[in-house]
Amino acid sequence: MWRHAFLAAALFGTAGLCATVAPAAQAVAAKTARTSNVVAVAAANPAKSEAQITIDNFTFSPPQITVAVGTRVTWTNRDDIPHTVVDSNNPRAMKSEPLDTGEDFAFIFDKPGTYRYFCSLHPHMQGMVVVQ
Ligand SMILES: [Cu+2]
Repeated sequence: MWRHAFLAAALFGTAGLCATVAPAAQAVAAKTARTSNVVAVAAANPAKSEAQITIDNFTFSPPQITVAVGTRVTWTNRDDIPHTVVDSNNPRAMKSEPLDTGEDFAFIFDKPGTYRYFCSLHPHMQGMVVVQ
């Protein structure tokens, strides 16, 4: 399952950092959601936007990001040693395998909240994703 996520992350790995979606945009999406075209597009591409986090020198960068609900966040390990990405409060919900150099891990945040995470191999490595 995670291997599949790695592959998907690799395919979308070049996508740029996406900022928060304004409430106005969400309102527009709600208005247009009744049309069948919008539903079809959503089914084909469940991630509404993309965000990138780099792991380098025992640091998640940026250490904190704010994204819109539905954003796919991809972590890429640029360090020379393995790291993981694990949800601090609910490790069963989000837990990567050890990522070797250059490997990706992607997770789609589909519920609002504040998600603190850490590297289980080096617990002092911590980050946070705020989903609005
Ligand atoms: Cu680590």
